[in-house]
Amino acid sequence: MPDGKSIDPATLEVLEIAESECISTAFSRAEEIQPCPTGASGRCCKNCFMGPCRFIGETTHGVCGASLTTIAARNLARSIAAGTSAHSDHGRDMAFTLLAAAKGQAPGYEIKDVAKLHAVAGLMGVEVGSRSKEEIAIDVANKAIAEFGKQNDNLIYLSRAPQKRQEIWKKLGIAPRGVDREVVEMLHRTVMGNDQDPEHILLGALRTSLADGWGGSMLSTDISDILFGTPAPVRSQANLGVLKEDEVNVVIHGHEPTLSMLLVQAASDPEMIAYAKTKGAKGINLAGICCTANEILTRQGISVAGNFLQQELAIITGAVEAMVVDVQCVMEALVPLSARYHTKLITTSRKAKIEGALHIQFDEHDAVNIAKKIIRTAVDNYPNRGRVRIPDVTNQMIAGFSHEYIAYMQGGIYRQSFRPLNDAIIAGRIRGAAGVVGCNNPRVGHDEAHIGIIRELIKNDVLVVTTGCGALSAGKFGLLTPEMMDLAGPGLKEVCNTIGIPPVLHMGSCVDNSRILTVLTQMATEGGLGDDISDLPGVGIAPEWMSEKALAIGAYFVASGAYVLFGVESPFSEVPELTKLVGEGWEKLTGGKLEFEPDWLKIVDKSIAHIDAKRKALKLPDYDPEKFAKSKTYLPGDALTPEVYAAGKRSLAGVDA
Ligand code: SF4
Ligand code: MSK
Repeated sequence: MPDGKSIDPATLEVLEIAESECISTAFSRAEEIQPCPTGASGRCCKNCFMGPCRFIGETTHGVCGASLTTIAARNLARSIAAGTSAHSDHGRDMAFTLLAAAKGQAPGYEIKDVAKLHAVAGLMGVEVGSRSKEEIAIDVANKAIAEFGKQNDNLIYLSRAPQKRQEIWKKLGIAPRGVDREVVEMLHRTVMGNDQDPEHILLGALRTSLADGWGGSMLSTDISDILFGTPAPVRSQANLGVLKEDEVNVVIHGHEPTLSMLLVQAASDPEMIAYAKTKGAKGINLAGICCTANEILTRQGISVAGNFLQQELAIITGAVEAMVVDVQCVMEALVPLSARYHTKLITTSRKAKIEGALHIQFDEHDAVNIAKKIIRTAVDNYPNRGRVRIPDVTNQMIAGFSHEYIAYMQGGIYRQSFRPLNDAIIAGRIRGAAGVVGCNNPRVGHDEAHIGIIRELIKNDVLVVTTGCGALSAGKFGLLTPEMMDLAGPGLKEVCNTIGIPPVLHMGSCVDNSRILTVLTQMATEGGLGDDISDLPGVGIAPEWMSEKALAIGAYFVASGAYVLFGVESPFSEVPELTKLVGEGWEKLTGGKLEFEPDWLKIVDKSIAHIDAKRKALKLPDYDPEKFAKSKTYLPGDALTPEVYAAGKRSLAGVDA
């Protein structure tokens, strides 16, 4: 068994096949490729061609004279700008799809959530009155598109933040203007010979990240809800076992919901199912990977095949007729890998082609036909299947906790609010809240930190919300079911029992971290927990991050006042001055701070210490685990092993663990 690479039994099973058959995966390549120690610790600059300059030995400055702190700050700022661009360009495409749908130029799309459309229209100053939903949507889409190119005015959505937070941004001069302007300016400022004051560069990075969280990402989330419906709890399944031996398997991977939503329709089209039967399959089975998985899971309950590090493993099962990808987090390695099997790797975005893949270009104006063409291509490929080895591993989950639903579940239509949640925190039933989000990274044990941290936090009565690939980890390990409330501490368990929710709430994809910003704002403005996000007893954690998008997310949470902990290694571990600036420095300015901590147990300790310190500052009663009913012991010990996973699975099947 490949030791320490993952705690997920399905992953381990397929990795064993890969190892025995000499199939390269991200796991094996991560072992083969040792990171360059200079770059990995933040001591390399390649911003101009007098370099690259490596800050090793006696070297304290680059050829241009730049200091180590300057070059590391520039590298961080550039990553944040890249991450912001990715989320925001996704948001821009959603706005254009809304515009086309509202104009009747995108058959297959409709305005599903009119209440959300009206809410967004209100916020954007678009008249609702007696106008049709299409008229309103055209104005909303145009306003959204204009947010990207605003030159001087601030983003409209900043007004959603607590008043105190808005004033902090204003005082620091980091309230973002148009998304595009912030990204371009950050790239300009970090070109050789430009901004060379690390603190000033970092302020620019915070401003850029805010254009992501309170701009591109938030727009993306809202427009997706308008077009495809605001998520509400939905039951589904996760892990490679969702692939079916006797059906055409189409795995959708990437980030954007536009094509994937129509693939869901095309796959359930009776004509397509009948066509699949002519090829000897019993039906068509869709499954998701990464954040596309989250999009179609939270709105349509489509099963999840896995998270980021399982994209290759899905193909190695031999059961995938087509892997359909759009943008972000798609490995180029899928091309040579799919060539070993019968899998068709289909790229669909005009922004993301991969040499060797089959390209079927997506166009929202002809999406229904394109979706059918893709499904037909997959069906035609079914007879080419060879040996199939699908791990018999899945777990049940409930996903789809939008911030609207979280408010609704605390009081129904009449009395929805965040009062019960705030009261539970004030009383100490819930100690605090944590967002555990982000990617997987083969440099650390797959799923281990996500699951370890979540289990420890809920055991300590910390309510967890989760997004992205971390949410899929939680789903695979059964943590997204009410049955798992036995893992929670006594107070949190009481709250979960009363409301009927799991102790871990799945809130969506990476762009949906913006939903967490909204929840935090609602908690801060509800009363009793201060008046700003920085007052709340809460933390943000990205334990297995790998993407530049994660850095953008981390930075906008810090700029919004949150304490953010990243796992893996710090990308500037050998730049003490920068570590200080994003820690103590940012804390003085924003009330939030960014810290890197490779040991996940220490992340738990730091999170809980921070939550308790915030409780104290709010003069809340000390957290007392004995105060509420004792929860039953669930699993022996805390070891994270495949057996623990299996125990969780048995419990869900109704057998007392
Ligand atoms: Fe070297 Fe300065 Fe060029 Fe960076 S910008 S590569 S430190 S000369
Ligand atoms: S998909 S950005 S690996 S969470 Fe959003 Fe997962 Fe990270 Fe990609």
